[in-house]
Amino acid sequence: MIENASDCLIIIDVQNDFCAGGALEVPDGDSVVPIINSLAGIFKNRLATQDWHPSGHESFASSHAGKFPFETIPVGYGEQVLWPDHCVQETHGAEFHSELKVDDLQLIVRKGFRRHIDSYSAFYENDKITPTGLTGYLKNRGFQNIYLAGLATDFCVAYSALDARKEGFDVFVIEDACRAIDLDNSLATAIQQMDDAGVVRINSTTLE
Ligand code: VGL
Ligand code: ZN
Repeated sequence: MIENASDCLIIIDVQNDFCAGGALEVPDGDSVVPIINSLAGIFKNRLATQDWHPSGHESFASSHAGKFPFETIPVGYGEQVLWPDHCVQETHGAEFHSELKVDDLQLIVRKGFRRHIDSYSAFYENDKITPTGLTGYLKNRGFQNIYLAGLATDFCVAYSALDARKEGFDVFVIEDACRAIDLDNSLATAIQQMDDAGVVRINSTTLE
């Protein structure tokens, strides 16, 4: 059991819209649920993020006339992938997967609730300057080792891992507890960026 005061697990976006039948289904996304649930026996400190968009969010292709999901557009903070409408606040798609163990979550961080900015990372919105406040929470609680699991490896997990490194944490991505969207080589790119940043990729079977 990793009940060390300095270790925590952050479960990224295990929500219906990223799972089977969801609006932005991540291939094989559901299969992370039992693995993450089994980590409850290992990590005492478990937190989660929830993608939480208002309807009409600017990351939705439907908000841009003539645009389709998975096209990109330039926005103030760089390139933005346009997504199908997903994780709209208070909809079934935004709820956690019904089998995800949530009773022992110590904190749920919602992100992406500003209409004009998307937010992949648990730490900063995509403009890279608007904080979610999570850094302060983690530092205040004295965590140093951040373990990440969830959806999707190449977007919200990778962005969170890279930001966590920038904030000075030691970061471990539990690869078998994540699944990727993999758009235009985005998984390989994300893995390269995580490796370059010193993010450690591990397997849940090595934790005990
Ligand atoms: C995510 C795309 C859009 C994710 C969230 O959780 O990885 N990806 N919103
Ligand atoms: Zn989103």
